[in-house]
Amino acid sequence: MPSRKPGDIYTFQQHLLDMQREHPTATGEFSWLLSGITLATKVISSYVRRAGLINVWGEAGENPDEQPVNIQGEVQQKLDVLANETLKRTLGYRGNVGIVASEEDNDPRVLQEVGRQGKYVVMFDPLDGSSNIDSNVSVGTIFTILARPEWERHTDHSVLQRGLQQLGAGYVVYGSSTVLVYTTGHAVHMYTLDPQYGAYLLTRENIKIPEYSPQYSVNEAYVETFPEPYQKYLQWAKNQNGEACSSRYIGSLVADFHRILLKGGIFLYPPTKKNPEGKLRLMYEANPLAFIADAAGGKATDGKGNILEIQPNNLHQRTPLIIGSKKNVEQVMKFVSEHETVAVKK
Ligand code: AHM
Ligand code: MG
Repeated sequence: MPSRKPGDIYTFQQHLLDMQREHPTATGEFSWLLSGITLATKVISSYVRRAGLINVWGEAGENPDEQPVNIQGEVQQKLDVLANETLKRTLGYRGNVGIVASEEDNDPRVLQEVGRQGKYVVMFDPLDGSSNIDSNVSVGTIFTILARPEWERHTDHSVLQRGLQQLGAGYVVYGSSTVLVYTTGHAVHMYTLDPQYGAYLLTRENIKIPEYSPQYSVNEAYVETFPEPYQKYLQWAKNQNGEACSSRYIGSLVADFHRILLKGGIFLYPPTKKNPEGKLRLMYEANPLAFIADAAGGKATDGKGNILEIQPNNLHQRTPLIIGSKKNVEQVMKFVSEHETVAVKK
C-alpha cells in the first residue's frame, strides 16, 4: 500500500483498490458491489440529515389503519421504507448481486439467476434503531455480504449461511457525523463521510476493541425478566471491588456497538419474557456485528456459543446477543457457565 501523509484525502474506494492490489486474484467485482452500498448509504444519510424538513419523520402509511407492519410485527417508519428501497435499487444496478434480503421484507429477493452473474448475497438492516429517528438519535445501516454457492438453486439455502461464511460486513452510523465501518474479516477500518466532497475518507485504520472496559450497555428495565445468570452478572458488574462502572444505552444497536468498538465495554440483549429467543436478528444484525467484533479482537455470543457458528434456519431468526470487549464477554460467560454447573449438580 502506498505510504500516506497526514491530511491526505484517502477515500474508501482508493483504500479498496489498494487492498485489492495486494490480492492479485481479486477481480474488482467486490469493490463494485461495495460502491453500490456506499452510494445507498450516502443517499440514506442525506434523508436522515434532512428528516425534519422533508416529511420523512414518523410512521409510514397515511392513516393508522394503513400503517405497514414488517415481518417482525413492527410498524415501519417512513425512513425504514425509504432506506430499504434505496439499498435495493442501488444494488439492483450492480449486476453481480444475486440475492438481497432485508429486515423490512418477508422474503429474500432474487435479482440475478445463478451463474457467473449474481454471485453475491447481500443482507441488510436498512435503518437500525429507526424508532429513535424522530428524537434525533443516531441510527444506522448494517450490511453483510456472502458468496452465493454456484450450485445452489434454492434461494433460502443460499441465504441461510453461518456468520463465519461472511465475505465482508459493515455498518454506517448516521450520528454526529456519518461513519462507515467495514471489514473483510482481517482488519477493521473506519471512514467518515465528508459532506463537502461526498466521499468516505479513511479516518481510522486497524481498529482494535479495548480488551476490557468497565462499561455495559443493556436495557435494564427488563432485568427482572432476564435469565438468572445475566441478573447476577449485572449485580456483580456494578460492585466490582468498588471500581467505577458505568452504563450507556442508546437503544440503537448500531450506535451502541460503535461506541463499544472504539471505547470498549459490552452490549447485552439477553432473552427476556417478551422475547425469549432474544430480540435482535441473527442474519443482518448480530452476524455482521459479530464479524466486525471478531476481526477487531472482541467477542460475540448468544450465551451458548460463538454467534458466528450458529446455523440459521430462518432469515428473520432472532438471537440473544452479548458482544464487545473480549474480557467483558468472558466475564458474562463465566456467570452463565457457573449457573449451568450448579443446575447440573442439583
Ligand atoms: P430495529 O431494527 O427495528 O430498529 O430494532 C432493533 C433495535 C436495536 O437497534 C436496539 O438495540 C434494540 O432494538 C432496542 O430494543 P429495546 O427498545 O427493547 O431496548
Ligand atoms: Mg435493527
